[in-house]
Formats: sequence, C-alpha cells, structure tokens
Amino acid sequence: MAPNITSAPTGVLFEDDPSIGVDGPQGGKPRVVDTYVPQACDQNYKRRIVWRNVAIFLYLHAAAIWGAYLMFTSAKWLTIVWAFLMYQAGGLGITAGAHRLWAHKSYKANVPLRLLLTLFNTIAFQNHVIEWSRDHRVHHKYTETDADPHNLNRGVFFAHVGWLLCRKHPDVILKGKGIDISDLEKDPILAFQKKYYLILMPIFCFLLPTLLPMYMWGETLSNAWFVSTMFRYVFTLNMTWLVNSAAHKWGNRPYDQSIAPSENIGVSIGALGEGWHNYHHVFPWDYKAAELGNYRANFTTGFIDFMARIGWAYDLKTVPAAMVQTRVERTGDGSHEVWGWDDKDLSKQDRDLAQIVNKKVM
Ligand code: ST9
Ligand code: ZN
Ligand code: ZN
Repeated sequence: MAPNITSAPTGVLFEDDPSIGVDGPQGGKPRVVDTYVPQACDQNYKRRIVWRNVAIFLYLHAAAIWGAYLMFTSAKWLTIVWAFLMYQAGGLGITAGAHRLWAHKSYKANVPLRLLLTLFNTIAFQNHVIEWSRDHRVHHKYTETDADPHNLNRGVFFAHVGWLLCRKHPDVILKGKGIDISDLEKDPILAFQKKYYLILMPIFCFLLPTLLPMYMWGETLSNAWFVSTMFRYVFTLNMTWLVNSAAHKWGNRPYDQSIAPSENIGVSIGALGEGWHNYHHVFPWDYKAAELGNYRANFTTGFIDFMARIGWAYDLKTVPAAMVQTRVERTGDGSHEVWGWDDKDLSKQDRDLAQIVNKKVM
C-alpha cells in the first residue's frame, strides 16, 4: 500500500510508514521530498550574522594586505614563488578536485590522483571535500534561489563572502538533505579527510606553508606567515569566491541567457579556468568546464589532460559540438564567439542573411 503522505508548511513531507520511524505527526518519520519550490529571495528573511566569522575574515584580509606589502618590500623571491605554487596547488585541489572530480563527477581519477587532489584540497582550506561538494551540488540544482548557499539575489557581497558570515537559509539545509552525496561518503579517502580535517587542515594550509620557507631558505617568520600563508590563502579564497559573485553577475551568456552565470575571462584566469560559468551551468558534467579557450585561461583542463595522458585520469566527459551549437541557437544571447565564415557556430540565420557581393560568375 502507498504510504500516507501529508505536507508540512516547510515542504518536508511526513511518510506514515511505521517501518521508518515514529517521529512525524502521524507516526511517520520526516522525509524530504522534492515538492517544495524555494523562492528566488524571501525579502522577509532575517539573516543571523556569525560575528566570530566576521572577526576571523577581517583578520585574514588585514593580514593578507600586510602580506602583499611585505611581498614587495622584504620577502625573499623564493617565498613569493612558493606562495604562487601553493596557490596553484590549493587551487587545483578545488578546481580539479572538489569541483570537477567530486562535485560534478565529470571524470574519474585513480587512487594516486585522488590522494594528490585531497592533499591539494586540504592546502586550500575551503572545508572538507564532502561539505564543499554537497553545497556545490545544492548551488547547481537551486541556483539563484533561497536554497542556493550563495544566492546572488541577496547581493554580490553575499554571493562573494557574505554567505560565510551568517547562518544558512533553512532552504539550503532542507534542499541539501535531498541531494545524494552517498558516492562521496563512500570514498575512503574523502572519509579520511573529513574525519581528520581539524588536524590535517591546520598542518597543510597554515603550518607547513609557513615553516618550509623558514627552514629551507631562511625566511623570517613574519614574511613566511603573512606572504606564503595569509596572502596566498586569502588570494585563493577570493579567486574562488569571484566565481560566485563576478561570474554570476558580469559577462556574456552565449549558452543560456535566462540564467545569471556568465562567461568571465578575468575570473577564468584567476580561478584556473573556472570563469566560463554560463557554459558550466548549462553543461556541468563537462570536465573542461568550458567549451572554447586555451590552457592559459583554463589551467585546470591542462592539468586533467596531462593526468589523462599518464593514465591517472580517465572517463573524461565532454559535450559534442553539435549539442553545444543547438543550445547556443536555442537559448544563447547571441554573443557566442565566431571566428569567421566557416565557424561551426555561425547560426543558419546569420549565414542565410549575410550578404555576399562580387559573387564569382560561373
Ligand atoms: C569557503 C568555501 O571559502 C568556498 C566555496 C566556494 C564555492 C565556489 C563554487 C564555484 C565553482 C568552482 C570554482 C572554483 C574556483 C577555484 C579557484 C581557485 C584559485 N545540505 O554549515 P552549518 C547542515 S570555506 C545539507 O554549520 P550554519 C550541516 O550538515 C572557507 N545539510 O550551517 C549541519 O548539520 P549537522 C573556510 C546542510 O549553522 C547543519 O546543517 N571555511 C547543508 O547555518 C549546520 O551546518 C569557513 O570559513 C547543505 N547544503 O552556519 C567556514 N548545509 O549539525 C565557514 C548545512 O547535523 N562556515 N547543512 O552536521 C561556517 O562557519 C558555517 O557553515 C556558516 C553557516 C556560519 C556559514
Ligand atoms: Zn555557479
Ligand atoms: Zn560547478
């Protein structure tokens, strides 16, 4: 017999099935089902600021600005190179790891690559992969609604960093519970990272990046801390957050003009290839997270391609050109890049309307 289901105002449904518990109003256990549609932005929702986070992020940013000053005035050049390498490594742990591998499953990786990406990811300290990927799946499924952790409708500042300074909207948690993350929880490497995160993260994000320049090339504690740790960490954070703010606000929308995510080359360069965000939201399973462009504007794709060449990455998913073209013509804003007459993306309409003068007489 079908279970007796009643709706609660929150959108949680209670299933009247004794086998699954006795917590709900009719003896059923609350079970989240996908009938509740979150609003774009409930103006009456009162945000609850987490002052501890405000204080921490204020310190981090002040320390990073001081680090930028020291970078130009007293740090050794090896320390600057080291900070850059840590930015690239941590960045790849987010882009190639948490984002393209784990949140979107756009390719598969063998154990050595998963271990390397977990290490890189821990350097970046953006929460453990399971939490990051869960929030990111919610972001894609409920983009620009109250269930989106960094809902752009609450403003660019909220989408950038404000969402980390206050309690989550209840819809984020409600809808998040309906997202399947069992694949991530089953991964023993990710389970290990989650279990020991509060030990691993301070070591790889803060301790080693500071101690190594001091012991390897005699850098001062102050330069090591403020340049290679504070500046590098905050810079990587902001490059990541720009994808949620700038690349959801400014840029072209050649693949779907009805959504906010946009193509932003500036963000792409800083975020290792993650600013082609209109494409990415339309085809989130593409391991390139972009259609066009080269490795300079998509370092992460270069990294994954290299890993595929040595056999560490495999089953790379991408989107056939014809499928992209159909989508461009159906929902794009007309800004899709065309290199010239025979470009596959030149629409039939433009081709038919184009004027051809001085035609060769047969
Ligand atoms: C950081 C993350 O910076 C950045 C992510 C950016 C994403 C970008 C994506 C763009 C695409 C990729 C581009 C990459 C480019 C990279 C370029 C690199 C160069 N579903 O969280 P709590 C549950 S982190 C289901 O405390 P509050 C949760 O399990 C920076 N459930 O919520 C828990 O339940 P239980 C460092 C959910 O209290 C309960 O709810 N980290 C979900 O509202 C409470 O969870 C920080 O600064 C969900 N989605 O607090 C930490 N969410 O108790 C900042 C939650 O049963 N975070 N739940 O376990 C915090 O302090 C808090 O999370 C808070 C919210 C204050 C923000
Ligand atoms: Zn997005
Ligand atoms: Zn994504």
